[in-house]
This record gives sequence, C-alpha cells and structure tokens, in this order.
Amino acid sequence: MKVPIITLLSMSFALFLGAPAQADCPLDHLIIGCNRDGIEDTADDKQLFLGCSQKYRHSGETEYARWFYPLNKSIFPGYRYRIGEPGFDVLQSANPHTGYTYDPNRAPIGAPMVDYSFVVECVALSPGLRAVHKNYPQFTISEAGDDFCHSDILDLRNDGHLHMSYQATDGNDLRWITFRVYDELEDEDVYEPSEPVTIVFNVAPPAGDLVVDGTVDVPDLTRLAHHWLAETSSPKNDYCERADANRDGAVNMLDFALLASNWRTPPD
Ligand SMILES: [Ca+2]
Ligand SMILES: [Ca+2]
Ligand SMILES: [Ca+2]
Repeated sequence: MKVPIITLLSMSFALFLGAPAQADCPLDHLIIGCNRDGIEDTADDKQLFLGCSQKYRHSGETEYARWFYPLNKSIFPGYRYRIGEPGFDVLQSANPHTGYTYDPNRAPIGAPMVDYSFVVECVALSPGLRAVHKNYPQFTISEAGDDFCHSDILDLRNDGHLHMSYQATDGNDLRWITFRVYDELEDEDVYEPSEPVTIVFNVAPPAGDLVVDGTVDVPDLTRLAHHWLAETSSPKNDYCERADANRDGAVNMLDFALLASNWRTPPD
C-alpha cells in the first residue's frame, strides 16, 4: 500500500506532539508557574512561583534526606566542582503527555513574549559559584543582578526545558544561589514577582539560615516572621524555603527554637 508522503508527515508530527517530551528527565528543575493554590479568584492568581517539588530530589539516599546538591570534581581546570541540576521549565496547559509540566490550573495563560515575558533573575550568589547555560543560547550567571529571559528561550526554541551547570571553585564549603522570577512586560495585567528561591551546594546551611549565607542573624529572623504560622509547608515549596526547619508541615516555635540555637554562630 502506498501511503501519501503528506500522511506520513502529518503522522510524524502527531507522534512528535504526543511524545512525553521531558516527562522522564532524571534531572531536577525549578518549574515556573502562577496561582500556586490552583484555585481561581484567590490572592495568588497572578503571583508567580518557582516550583520546588524536585529541588534536591536526587541529592540524598532518600527523598529530601539532604538539603543540598553535592558538587562533583570534574576534569575542567577552572570552577572544577560541578553539577548539572537543577534546570528550569514552565508549567503548561497544552500537552497532557508531558508529565510534571502539565498543570492547566497553574500554567501561565497565553503565549510567551506575547502575553508574558518571564525573567529569571539571580538576586544572591555566593563567591566562587557561577551558573552556566551551555546549550543555545549560551549564558553565564556570575553575579547578583544577572538574569535570563526564560520566555524568550521558550519562544526561540519552542521548548522551555533548560538544563544548567552549577560550577564552583571548591567542593567543600557552603555555596548558594538565589533566584526569583518576574514578568517584564509593561502591561496592566502583569504577573507579580515570585518569592526568592535558594539552592545550596556542598553542605546544608545551619537550621534557621533562611537568607542563606552560613550565619543566622536578623535577616533570617525577618524571613521566619514572613512564614510564621504557615501551615502550607511541603516539599513543593521546599518547606517554606526551609523556614519549617524540622519539616513537620508548620512554621512555629519548634522552628524558632532551632533558629535561635544557631543565632550568630560563625560559619565553620
Ligand atoms: Ca489562586
Ligand atoms: Ca543568614
Ligand atoms: Ca516546623
């Protein structure tokens, strides 16, 4: 039987569209979304978030056994200690076959670079660390204020699945990088910026070190106050960005006690 070439092409295209694109990617990703509670007409409908459900997923012997990514010694002479996760992706409502990125209730509405333009900005970065996007388009984040436009890359490649390489000059000391995502379109209907999300490397920060820098002091207490009495702590928000220090699902006196026990302890 002769199958017209146009039929074959359309079948291939359908297979391509139906393929579980990144559903099985073994590496962690921070997933950009909005409306975290998934419910319409609540305060967070237009607020962006960076989903943390995969943060540190592969770092420990069991899920969340540790709160850091180990950096591994590489063959490269500069920034020798490296790991290739977490990357970035965005929730979407078009393709149900893409596993964890399919979430119609929390996906941004419309098209990238038309209805929204999400910039991922580095707001804090420890000395001796950088984040490199090795694939097209290449870029390096090496200081606070550096950013990249995730929506631009999604529009360019028709794929929002980015892998990042985190590279440091040593594999022992605490290293960290903090991101937030905001919509740079100057539109009345603009999305609100996300809360900051921090990833740490090599070792876990002390309990209560919420604005990560290796010591627990006033900025950490202020951040704890921000999450105080939250009962929404879960792996999806990295236990309220570690404010729920004992990971029991609530931010309360038990977590304050852990923060207080490390108060102004100098880093090792
Ligand atoms: Ca909502
Ligand atoms: Ca701190
Ligand atoms: Ca707690």
